[in-house]
Amino acid sequence: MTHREDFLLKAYELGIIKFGRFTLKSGIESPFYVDLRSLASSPQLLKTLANNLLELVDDREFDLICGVPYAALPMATAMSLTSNIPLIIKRKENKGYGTKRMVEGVYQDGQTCLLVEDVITSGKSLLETIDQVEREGLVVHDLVVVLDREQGGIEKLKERGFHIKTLFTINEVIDILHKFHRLTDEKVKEIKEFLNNPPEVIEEKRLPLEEKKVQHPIGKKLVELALKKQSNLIASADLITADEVLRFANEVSDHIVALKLHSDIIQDFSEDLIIKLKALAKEKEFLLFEDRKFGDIGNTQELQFKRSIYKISDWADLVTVHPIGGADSLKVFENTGVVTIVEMSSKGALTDDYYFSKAVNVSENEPNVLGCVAQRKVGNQLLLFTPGVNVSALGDSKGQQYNTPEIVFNNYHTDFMIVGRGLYKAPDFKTAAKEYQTLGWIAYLQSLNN
Ligand code: S5P
Repeated sequence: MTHREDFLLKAYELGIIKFGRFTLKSGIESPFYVDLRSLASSPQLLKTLANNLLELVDDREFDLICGVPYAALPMATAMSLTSNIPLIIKRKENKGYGTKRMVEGVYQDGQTCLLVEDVITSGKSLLETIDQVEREGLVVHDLVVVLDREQGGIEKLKERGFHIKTLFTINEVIDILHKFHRLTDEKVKEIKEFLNNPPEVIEEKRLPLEEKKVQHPIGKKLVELALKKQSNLIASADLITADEVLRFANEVSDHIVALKLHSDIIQDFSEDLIIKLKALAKEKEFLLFEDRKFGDIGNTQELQFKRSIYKISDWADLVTVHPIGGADSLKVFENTGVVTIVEMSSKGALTDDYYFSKAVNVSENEPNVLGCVAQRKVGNQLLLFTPGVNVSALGDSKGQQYNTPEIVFNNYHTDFMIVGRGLYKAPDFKTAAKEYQTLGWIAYLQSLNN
């Protein structure tokens, strides 16, 4: 018996793989179920496993080892103890409260990190994990995984340029258990059939704009404009004089579906500016979007919306609102379309998974909310707006984090991208707007086929 076989049989005794009928997270029925958490119950096996995993990457260099809870956490800890490479911990999703960071421990921007995972299936969740770890400023090149369920995950990660090693494939596990009479011929046949023709996971597909379930008239209008102008670009005119805002609006007007303002940063804001913007918006067909980010009780928000010197209710087609005040606080915006901020783009934002899921829920149930601002998928009931888009920068010194149009449309299934400095810091507003329009629309069309 080889060392590998010996290890696997002992792990099998601990219950890492069970046979029967199991419904997986994806809804698929599987004839086996893998759960490597029990490996931690045998310190000897865990040590052997840690050594085996380290051997897979002994030609590689990295500053940190990152364990992904729960199963890989003791493994990564054991690897860290053996190798003296410091450990960091990736938080589990849906955790919610308390910390601002997705990765816990001591680390610095730019450090390289080996990611340890228990099982890889399609690779999708591993890619999401990598994305979250990299958002904390870490660099991932290397991954080790204990078990490959052989459903395309390895290929997907290799294609993206990752150096990924696995200890066992599921076929190998089945073969070893068969060889040592832990599985009958019949059971092996059934499992192999399942492995050779894995049932397809039906994911909620990204719907094209025209099929989104938008009821709000302003939402419908926005979709209509997007299709007509072939643009999903919202320009953020974060400029501080009325002249600059007007010049910018004029130049980008052919290429956008909405112009987003922060009225309170315009030093000489006046009714005259609004009259001119409204006329331009009508002529060039775009909406006016006030990024006020209301965040108070309903009564105060109503006063801010209707009675402030900006008279937002008189002209804004859309406004942003933090749903932090609860569902009723969102009811005061009358016919203006509400876009809730359910997640922010800046580093360390407090809009964690717990907040996000509650905020989406409130948004979905409020008829005057037509969409939300976030950096991830929200489903087909809401229009998704994603800021933090820039093709020539990764972020700024004040916490902003940027993605490319490809990422936001393909990975987050966003419907509209919001671009500020990518446009108004460009030497030529019109050319930049045209470029972003093209990039955004191509990325959107591509995302429909993915
Ligand atoms: O999470 C958010 C939400 C918003 S609305 N992150 C953001 O950056 N925004 C806004 O989008 C922000 O207030 C700014 O007006 C714009 C992004 O500007 P940029 O210059 O970083 O592209």
